[in-house]
Amino acid sequence: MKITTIGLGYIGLPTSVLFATHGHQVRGVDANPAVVETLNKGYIHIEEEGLQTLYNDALQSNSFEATMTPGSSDAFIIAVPTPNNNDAHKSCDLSYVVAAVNSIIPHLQKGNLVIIESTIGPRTTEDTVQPMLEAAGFTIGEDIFLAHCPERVLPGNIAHELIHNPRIIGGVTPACTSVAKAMYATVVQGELIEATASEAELSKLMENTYRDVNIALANELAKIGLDLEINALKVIEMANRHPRVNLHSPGPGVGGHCLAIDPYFVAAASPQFSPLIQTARQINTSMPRFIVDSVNKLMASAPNNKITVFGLTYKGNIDDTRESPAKEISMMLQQSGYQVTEYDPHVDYATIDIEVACQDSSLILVLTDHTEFKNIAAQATNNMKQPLILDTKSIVQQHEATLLNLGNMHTQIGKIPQEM
Ligand code: SAJ
Repeated sequence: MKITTIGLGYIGLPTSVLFATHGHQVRGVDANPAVVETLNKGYIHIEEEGLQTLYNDALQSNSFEATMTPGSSDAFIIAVPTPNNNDAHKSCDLSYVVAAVNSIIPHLQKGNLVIIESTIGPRTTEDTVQPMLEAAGFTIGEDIFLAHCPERVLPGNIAHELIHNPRIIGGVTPACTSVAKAMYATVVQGELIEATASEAELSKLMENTYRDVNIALANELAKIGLDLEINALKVIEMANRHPRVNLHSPGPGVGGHCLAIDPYFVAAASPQFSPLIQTARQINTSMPRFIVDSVNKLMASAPNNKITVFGLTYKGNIDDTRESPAKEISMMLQQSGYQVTEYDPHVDYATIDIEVACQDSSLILVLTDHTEFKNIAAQATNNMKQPLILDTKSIVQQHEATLLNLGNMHTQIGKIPQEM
């Protein structure tokens, strides 16, 4: 098949490469000339395990080209960003999706398949995209096939998960579902689950909302533990020994481009009926403030005001700092007047020597669960002003310093400050 992908980012590029290495001819379109240029020079522009090798294969078989404009094709896959709008409920900003649909309309022919892979608010395919295609003169399900097929991959493992994860195929009509299913069947080995477009949209959003709400519960428990002077981490560990309980882990907040964004799309679409989702978002976005307030109490008796922040990415073992609570906390501490040194072996500008980073520091504040942080060597803590670690991700195992975490920090700072 001839396939055109609009948007060559974290999802669009791996998806294009996947189809290109499974016998299809792929034209990848991106609005950013630097991206197109890099790809045409033979390099991928994102960090993703195994993707460069697959990309080399695609180039060698001449099955992929990057351009800035779409052309005629059998199928079009739209994988452009969908940020939050700056409105009361942070609804889904569809401007890139709408622009992408408009860009393919002049090239659409009878029999073509249009797939929306971008994460979108519930009902978007039927209420926004379908009318655009109908206005261009097409009958959906007869001469154009339209479906929402959300990706469900974990950054860092995309190349594997795109092939092996189950995939939801949400067609606007049953005919749309079968045409889309036939295309994905050429690459996906996981189950292809048939659904309507709206069901597919809401399922994708609720997968991430489920996780966000559960993390909020864990974060709330951490605050309750501090208030009641009970070790919440020990409580979670024991509660999870119950065969049907899976409490998540508290932390400095929820980051990334999925969990911190998708729940708003659901809440904005049905604000009256989503109080739980909205409260969960509030709890998770309150965590950076909670950590800073706790640090303030810890630092009240410190010998100096130097803090070393360990980890800036939104989660461990990746280089992605989008929506990262760690970065937010580091910024808040700097604004409060602390002398903050940032240390992160995965982030270019913070890969300084660990001993230099900790020299004369009064606190190591661990904000990301990178594997490197499991073991904090004595050489790092020896020259601190006071050897104290606050580990908000419970990752540190070996150390020669006083170690506090979200379960036991009440032993040093007492009860939660009144204003929290
Ligand atoms: N976090 C906690 N406590 C926990 C688990 C996670 O505080 O118990 C935090 C992490 O530190 C991080 C954030 O949550 O800041 C999100 O991390 P994550 O690993 O849960 O999720 P993402 O955003 O990297 O990827 C998610 C995945 N969704 C689910 O697991 C339901 C992935 O499968 C999706 O494809 C992706 O969102 C997406 O694109 O939607």
